[in-house]
Amino acid sequence: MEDLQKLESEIVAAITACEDLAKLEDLRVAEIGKKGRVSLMMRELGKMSPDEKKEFGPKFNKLKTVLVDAIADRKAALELDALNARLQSERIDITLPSRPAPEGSIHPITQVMDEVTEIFTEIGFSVAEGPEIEEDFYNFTALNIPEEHPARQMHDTFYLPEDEDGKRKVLRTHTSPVQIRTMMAGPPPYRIIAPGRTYRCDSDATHTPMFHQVEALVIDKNIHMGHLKWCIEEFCRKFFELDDVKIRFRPSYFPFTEPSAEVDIGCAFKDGEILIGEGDDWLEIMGCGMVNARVLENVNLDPNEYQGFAFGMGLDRIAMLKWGIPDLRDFFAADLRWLKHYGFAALDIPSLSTQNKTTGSK
Ligand code: 2NL
Repeated sequence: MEDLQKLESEIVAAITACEDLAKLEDLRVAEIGKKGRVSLMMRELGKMSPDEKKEFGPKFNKLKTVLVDAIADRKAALELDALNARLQSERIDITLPSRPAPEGSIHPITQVMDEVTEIFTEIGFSVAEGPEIEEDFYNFTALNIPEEHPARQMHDTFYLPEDEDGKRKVLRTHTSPVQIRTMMAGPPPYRIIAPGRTYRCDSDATHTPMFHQVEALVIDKNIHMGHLKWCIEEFCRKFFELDDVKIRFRPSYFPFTEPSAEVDIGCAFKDGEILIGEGDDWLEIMGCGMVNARVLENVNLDPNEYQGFAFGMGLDRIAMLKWGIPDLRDFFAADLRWLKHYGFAALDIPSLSTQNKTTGSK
């Protein structure tokens, strides 16, 4: 009997000393598993006399219960240790962003193009596109820009070398040729905008040889300047996010429109900054007018039947205005710090007309 007591202490000590779950399982199998030491000893009970059975039966049962409990306790303790160790080593900082921070950003020009497109498509315009390498006819002649017009001269236009037919193509100096092509391709009415890259041989603080423009064209029966005025006002309200926007139409001249006007927006020049929508100063934002009858004739439309308006603006310029970007040349410097500062999050929704108003990533 003393042996049984001793055996219990021995095995319990071994269980308590056990440092890992695999070894504890080995110990369990070796002692109380089907063929374990204690189990085999209990089998010996069968050979005993009834008196011996009466004496040893409960003792063996008690031994087995003690061992089962000791193993269960030790197992729970080891599992808890293992869990704590894992919690320590796999500790996570739940205040970190859920995904790696995005590295790329949407260029302000792309953002402004998306916003302008959204505003005009919402009021019924379609987007038209055309080639950046353009024929003289579409870029100039059809637009009533005569041979001797200053805009045609070498210092303004990038001319390509003569092709096989002796013709010199140009890098389009505005996106108007897209509208000429649209009008020549099918019948009116037209309600289109043409955003895209344009080129002029000019480079200083306010001009880059490549820049961006959006032009709009509406041609139908009975279109008048009132339509033009509403369209531009509506665009300015949406784009600059102002309910009440001050607009001024100043008489001007373009060969492709008659009458022509330049559009100024009310603003304040304050501490070297431009505030749109307040103050008594004016800033030019676009040119516009009623499409010149000669342009309509050039695309085989009868000016007595069809009339319309057109306007054009520099996207680079309105991007600078909207977000207070000081230097035009930085737009194309590919400076990652600048892009990070002025760029927009890729998943921003460009719409100004929905609840998800666009905000910069700044
Ligand atoms: C400006 C001025 C303007 C147009 C562009 C246009 C196009 C066709 C016919 C007539 Cl097909 N006009 N475009 C009209 C007026 C002004 O742009 O200052 N842009 C930056």
